[in-house]
Amino acid sequence: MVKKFTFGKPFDTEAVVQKIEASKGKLPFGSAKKAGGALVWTCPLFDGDKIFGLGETMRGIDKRGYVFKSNNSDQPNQTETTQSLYGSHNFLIVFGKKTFGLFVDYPGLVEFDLGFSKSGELKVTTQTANADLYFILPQKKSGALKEIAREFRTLVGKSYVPPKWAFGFCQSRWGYACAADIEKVWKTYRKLGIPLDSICMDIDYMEDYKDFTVDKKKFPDFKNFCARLKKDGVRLVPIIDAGVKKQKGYSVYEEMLSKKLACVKKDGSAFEAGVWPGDSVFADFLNPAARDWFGQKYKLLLDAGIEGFWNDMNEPALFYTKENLRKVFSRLEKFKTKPLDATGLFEFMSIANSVCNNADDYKSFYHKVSAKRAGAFAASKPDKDKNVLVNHAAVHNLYGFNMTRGAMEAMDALRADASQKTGRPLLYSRSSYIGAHRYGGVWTGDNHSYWGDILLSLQQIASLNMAGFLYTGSDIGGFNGDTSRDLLLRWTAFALFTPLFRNHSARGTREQECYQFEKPEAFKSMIELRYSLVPYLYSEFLKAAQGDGLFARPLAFDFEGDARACAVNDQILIGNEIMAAPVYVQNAIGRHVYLPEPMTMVEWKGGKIAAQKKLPKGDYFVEVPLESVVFFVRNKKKVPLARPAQCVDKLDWKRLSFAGDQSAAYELVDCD
Ligand code: MIG
Repeated sequence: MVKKFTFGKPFDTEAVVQKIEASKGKLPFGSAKKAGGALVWTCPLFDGDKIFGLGETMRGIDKRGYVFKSNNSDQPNQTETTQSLYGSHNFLIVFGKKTFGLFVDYPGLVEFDLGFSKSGELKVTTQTANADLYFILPQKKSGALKEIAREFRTLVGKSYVPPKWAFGFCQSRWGYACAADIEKVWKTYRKLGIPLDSICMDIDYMEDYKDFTVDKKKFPDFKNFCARLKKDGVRLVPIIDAGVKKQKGYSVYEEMLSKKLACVKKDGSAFEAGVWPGDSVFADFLNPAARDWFGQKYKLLLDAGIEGFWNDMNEPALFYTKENLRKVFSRLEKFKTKPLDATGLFEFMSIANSVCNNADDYKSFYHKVSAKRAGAFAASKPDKDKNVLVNHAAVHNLYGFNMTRGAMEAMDALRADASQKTGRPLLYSRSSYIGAHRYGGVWTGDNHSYWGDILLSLQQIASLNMAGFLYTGSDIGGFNGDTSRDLLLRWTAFALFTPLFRNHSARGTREQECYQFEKPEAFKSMIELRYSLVPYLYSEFLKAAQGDGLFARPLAFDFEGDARACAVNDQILIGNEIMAAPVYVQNAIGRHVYLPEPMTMVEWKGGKIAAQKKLPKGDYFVEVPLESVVFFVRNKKKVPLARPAQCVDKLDWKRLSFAGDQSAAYELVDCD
């Protein structure tokens, strides 16, 4: 059961699709008060209570004990003390003495103090006292976690389902500079027989980093190039950045201004900030007309044969504004004459660092929304069309959500037109808010080639599923820093269970395509396992999406009564049949695994199942050679395996073998 409580006059974030009447009277859990303009909700935490949720955040699956801030950030420093990442997913589940779900529907800054200041207190603070709180009360004693997660998803709407090919392997890198670079990736994978379904195109493909352009010098015949790759089962997936280059004669820029669809400054002029293309303007994605207009632009690439996109820089990231740069230079002025002692040096650096993603810059521009939607967030009187301006900072966390929404809604509309013969497109975004899960997936942004980031990705994927984002994955091998062969192998061995299966790295780092390393056949074997599992993974994904379930989830969701299982932070259930327990420690020969029920341990090696062993419930040290994948099939269940193929389109879904309990039944769900 869901109970809604409304405080003040909230902004309608459009995260919720099921309209429910607000309750009056006492909150079912905790209490709320206003303090200094903010809304503060607190509730006691008891010994043993756990807190799940909060989507894309740092640290464990059980988040209790730390503090997080919903404030979408371009944050490449993903360390354990980082409190804000690219998305804001204000949904959590308290599990313990009292078990319930809480969704804090608020478009701006929210702080979640999960027993950080006081171990026995959960405290949520929204920046202003205008918010909707949704409490989800489980009706049944057992299965409460799944029930809460499902109720929540009924509230916020069905999750996005990508096309099947999006479950294939994707090779990406920031720095593929031209068609020849991409052709090399394609041909080398095919030559080695390593399956591949897509190659991402990073900002390098554009002309001067201009959205919806393809540099003709780098791609002389782009349409034909797309067609050649597609014929061989490889799709190109271009990036779209939020910022649009300010340049006379560039139609996207000129239209945005002439149609008045840009975010504006207080004086009504278009807000400008520097990003990759230099000075840029930003579509007002909170204005439905702007959202739709920008979404229509994807057609320019769809027409060339593109079927998938990734939306980047949509927190939005702001490298600089002219106004702030001026302030920064004037603050630095004094250092020209003053000798730089240590204190001065650090002050100098901190001033210089305030150029990027500056809080004042986010306060300096506005969106146009209907007065009704804006509630107490209106920053101007209604105009003749009953629209008001809303300050960006107050609704900051909705920007990426609405960029993604605009793209998918426009592409859906295009497909509804019978003359368009494209399939469902792939779309995933860096920035998001709950609600965006209806329109696309997310990737977890700029991680590092750190061993700990394998574990981090497992934990983020579990939490993102609770927020409705089922199509997720991390940059395999790590985005920042130089990867190593062993790290990439271990990462691949885990990521092959995650929907988005993409190797991506930053410009200037060591090249990390599978063939850059010794014995690429070790990677081939793992990627072949992925392809064998695609029918299973897709089928389980569909079941979760259609039934408002979780594709990937912590053990606690299926073994609520087992305290040991509930405390596991480094194993994950994938669909209803598989448990993954990745190795994420350098030079480890294996790892400890807890089996909450009897399971079949499966070892995949050299492109096939090398061993299967039934194990009783209990604790194990499981040896996992570097070139093997070990996973577990749950009690009285079996997992279908197809014969690997070079791309998803070539998989035979009918000729299946099974791992696990051969006498069990498996229901394979398929769609177009
Ligand atoms: O400022 O497009 O997260 O995946 O390769 C960096 C270049 C911009 C950030 C994305 C990353 C992408 C990179 N982008």
